[in-house]
Amino acid sequence: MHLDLDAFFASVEQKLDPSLIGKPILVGRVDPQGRSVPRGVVATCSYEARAFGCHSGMPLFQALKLCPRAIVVGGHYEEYIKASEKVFSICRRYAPVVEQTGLDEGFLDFSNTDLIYPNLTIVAGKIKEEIKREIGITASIGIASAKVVAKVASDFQKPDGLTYVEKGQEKRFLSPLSLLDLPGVSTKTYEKIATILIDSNVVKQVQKITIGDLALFSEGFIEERLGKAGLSLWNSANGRDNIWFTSGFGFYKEGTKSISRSETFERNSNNLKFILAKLQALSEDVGKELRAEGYFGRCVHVTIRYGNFNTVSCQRVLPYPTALTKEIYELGETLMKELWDGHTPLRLVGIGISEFGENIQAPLFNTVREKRLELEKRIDDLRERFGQNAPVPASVLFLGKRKGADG
Ligand code: TTP
Ligand code: MG
Repeated sequence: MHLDLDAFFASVEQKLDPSLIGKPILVGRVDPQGRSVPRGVVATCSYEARAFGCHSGMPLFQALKLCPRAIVVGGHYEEYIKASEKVFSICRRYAPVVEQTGLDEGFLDFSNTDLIYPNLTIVAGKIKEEIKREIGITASIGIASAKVVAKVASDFQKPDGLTYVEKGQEKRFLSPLSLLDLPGVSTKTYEKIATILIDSNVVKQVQKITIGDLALFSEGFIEERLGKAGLSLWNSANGRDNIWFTSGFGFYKEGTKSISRSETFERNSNNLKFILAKLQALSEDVGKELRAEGYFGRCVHVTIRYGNFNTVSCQRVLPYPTALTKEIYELGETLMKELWDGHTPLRLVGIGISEFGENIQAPLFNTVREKRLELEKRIDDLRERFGQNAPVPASVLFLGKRKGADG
């Protein structure tokens, strides 16, 4: 999914001062006395103002000429940031991975969630509803199997839109739209592509070039004339992109989707050393089961639960599949530090791995990783014979010292 808030700064201003609702407003710089700064530009404007031709980036005086009764407001940056944070915490209630790309937009990855979310349109509707109810502004969402298509789709029925592009229909959806609607196409790029299209007699008018016109070319021709950047646009025009969070990797053993462990602490904790030691101990268990099953997993996910039961998680793929506790833990630690605010006490941490595939390795690291795998397997063996705590990483030992029950 791609989510983009509607007339973001303007919507927050309307929320702060409900007398502005339904009126054309321009968000610009406002001086401390509340007067608009005359030489500023429009950061954004309400859809009521857009009806008069106003748009972001336009000098304020020009926008005021188009719409003299427009009200100029703005400057409440802390409020925009607060609203943005609330929106993305709602997104994280649903999406396993959230990639925020701006204050008011981001991608929500729902890959491999069809068992919990058979209908993503319903999920998107809920997210929109919660944003409306809790923050009082509207969002537009696009759903598609490629990021670039989802992004175009979120813009397709703005404001308060919801557009679903079925898998297989990407090209059909994109094709009739203006080339300017394709992310990454500036007016300059548009003109460059237009010249090539006109030279090759594909189109006659510069004004009406569509995404479909670009998609029609052969790969070789595009690369020759527009280079690597052109090729990437051409792929986008064909509804494809390189999505870092899609799986499409390796074989899946039926029945096993992921191996994970989580633990609720006896007492909530914000002690980083303790939390990381827990994460290490849980990673040991995950790694052991992974090796026992002969699996190699590629996607590591971490979950944390705050004292108020707010639960957030995120995941990231490794460059190649692993069965090493060390690699699971190291990526887990990175994710943990990104996810946790670093001070609010936690009641639970969890770590897991998914996307099982073949053991393919980067050749250069082959021997080091093979040796490490041998070592970890021997440790598994020792633990089988002499108990869970023989041997144990020093960081995990710390847990036992701190409080018996935790170890
Ligand atoms: P956008 O998502 O581009 O615009 P928008 O949310 O106002 O409107 P739309 O409904 O078309 O999505 O940008 C998000 C916010 O970023 C916008 O509210 C104001 C700010 N912004 C600037 O400050 N300067 C700019 O030039 C642009 C384009 C946006
Ligand atoms: Mg927006």
